[in-house]
Amino acid sequence: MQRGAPEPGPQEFDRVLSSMCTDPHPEARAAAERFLATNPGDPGTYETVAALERDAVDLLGSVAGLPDPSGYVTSGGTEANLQAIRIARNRARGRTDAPNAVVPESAHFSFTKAADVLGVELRRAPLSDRRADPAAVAELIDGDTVAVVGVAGSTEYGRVDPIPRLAALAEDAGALFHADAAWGGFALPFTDYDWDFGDAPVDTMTIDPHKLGQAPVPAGGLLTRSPDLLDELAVDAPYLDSPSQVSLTGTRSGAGVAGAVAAMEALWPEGYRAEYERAMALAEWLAAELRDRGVRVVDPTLPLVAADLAEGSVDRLRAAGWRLATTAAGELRVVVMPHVTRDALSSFLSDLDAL
Ligand code: 0PR
Repeated sequence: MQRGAPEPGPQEFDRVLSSMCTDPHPEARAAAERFLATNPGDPGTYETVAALERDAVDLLGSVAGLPDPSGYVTSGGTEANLQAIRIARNRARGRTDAPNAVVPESAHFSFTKAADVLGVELRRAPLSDRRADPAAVAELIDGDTVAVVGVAGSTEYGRVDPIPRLAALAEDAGALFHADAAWGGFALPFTDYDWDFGDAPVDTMTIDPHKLGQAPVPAGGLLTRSPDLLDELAVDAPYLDSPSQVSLTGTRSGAGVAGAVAAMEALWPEGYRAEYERAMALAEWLAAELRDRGVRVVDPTLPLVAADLAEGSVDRLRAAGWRLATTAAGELRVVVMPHVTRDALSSFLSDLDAL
């Protein structure tokens, strides 16, 4: 086993098993470079990239089953999640001065930031078998609930919450329903899960091109079912040609927008389907290989494998140059992103065997 292996180059993904980012599609890379100095936050000046952003939203709508989508390209899932909760809070003005949002325990920590920034109470519902439990969510909903969140592809285990049941609970409570498909969104269209705008009354969704969408960073996505939801975010922008701005950040990355469009145009749907099938097969193969070694594995339901390695293994594999992440429970977490190959995983397993 190598010791003190050199740091991988900034664009090298050979030993990166921890990340939800990946090597961008070559066309996305080229498109990003062409738009490095543009700002979609100023559509009056940068018309071309503003038009591209409308294309990006339309493409995201196609992926997420929303024929006439509203939304914008965010800096990432964190901004999209925050903005969704902000829509929910603003929409409920006059109805409550103590708003709360009900999320499953598995919700990404970006909701903690959102709640803190927005002055919204975050209520975390316990899970059942690593997914949101509708009964537990229902118990936390009350007259001050402005949002209910479901995760479609959880950060730690790649689990998909029962989206239609959670959306129905939100609807009954007059709360907004937000689906966080930041990571899962570009894999789920090729599964049997009910997760998108066509499957349930989803109001808002996070779906990030810079994760499984194979776009360069930064390119997150916020989609809203209707324009009036997005309008909840509008503030007057007196210096700009456009009357108002909905994004949280002002100056934004034109490279992110152009890269997202190029990636989606190149890959939706067949390229993403092929990648999902490759990655899912690889995740199942890795799970089986680990089980053969007597390791307890959490069954992958999307291309993400969590496994209980022996104490100290993760640290030793990191010392051999592997970039690894762990779950809160301490399991190894391998995200089978497009850059993760069978060769890389075989070599990872050899290093594991050598411990
Ligand atoms: N929602 C979900 C379900 C996520 O998994 C993440 C990020 C977010 C929202 C937030 O998205 P942004 O990071 O784009 O704001 N989940 C990854 C994680 O926390 C983020 C990540 C990405 C971490 C790449 C490491 C890395 O190399 O694991």
